[in-house]
Amino acid sequence: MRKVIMAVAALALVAGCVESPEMTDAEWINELVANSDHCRASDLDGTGNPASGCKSGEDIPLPEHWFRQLTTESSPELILENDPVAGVCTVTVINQLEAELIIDTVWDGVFDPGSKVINDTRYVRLIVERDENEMSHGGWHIVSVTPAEHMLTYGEQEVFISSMTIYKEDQLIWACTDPGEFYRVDSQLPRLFEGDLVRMEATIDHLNPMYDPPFFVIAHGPLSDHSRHLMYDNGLYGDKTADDGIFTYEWYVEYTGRWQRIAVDVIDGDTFADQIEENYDSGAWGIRFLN
Ligand SMILES: [Ca+2]
Ligand SMILES: [Ca+2]
Ligand SMILES: [Ca+2]
Repeated sequence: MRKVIMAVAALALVAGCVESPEMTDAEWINELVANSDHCRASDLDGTGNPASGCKSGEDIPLPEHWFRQLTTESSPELILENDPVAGVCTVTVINQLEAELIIDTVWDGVFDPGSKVINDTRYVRLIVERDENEMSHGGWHIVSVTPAEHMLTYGEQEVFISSMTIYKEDQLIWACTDPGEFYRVDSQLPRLFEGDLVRMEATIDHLNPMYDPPFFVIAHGPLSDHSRHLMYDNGLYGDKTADDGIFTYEWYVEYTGRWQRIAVDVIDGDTFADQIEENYDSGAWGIRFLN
């Protein structure tokens, strides 16, 4: 009997939690990830100011109203890439999102929207490590994260973010050209405080541009007035050079107490051309910020 008690106590020590000595490392990691703000699937929420209709000569105006409405979100699927026994593990977290794009393309002052089905997959990768001295989550904690990347689950995606850069008072504070890149959560995430003058820039790849404009670029996060804003490549509103392919949104940070995520989102021009056709096409990157 004494042997059994000692064995249980030893197990509890290894697991780092006396209440649940039976939990495996994989289960602890699952619990850690499920409760982490780094994995929240809220990057593309929000409504915004629809901004101006369109520039002269453009085929596609912005919709009068548009927003995304989440229908269902799967529980995250976790892929552990190396054996947690080593005390360090790379984790891919995959969320399937079903949503609708609510869109009203008729500028008549009446909200009479159609909807387009959204099937998105959201990928984020984490490096987790186990610290024998920590009690919570079996000692596991998140060391590094990648940005979350949204991809279409079905259908042909033609629009992709190719870079995302954040400046504070003209100083570069965060940059990404590959959504597979890891950032240490203690030192390499953007830090944004209310009142900071921040400029976010993004570049886009479109595989098959058909319209003018070929796509719309949208900032999400602790923006001003609304949590979603159009980004511009017109040399105005903080954009350094017109028509150089770098889209910009510059603002004084607000609302940092809400979802602490900042994202860039591109929507194909033809998705905004009507409110009926099932042709939702969009890509996005989002990252947690600290303050
Ligand atoms: Ca309308
Ligand atoms: Ca520009
Ligand atoms: Ca498309």
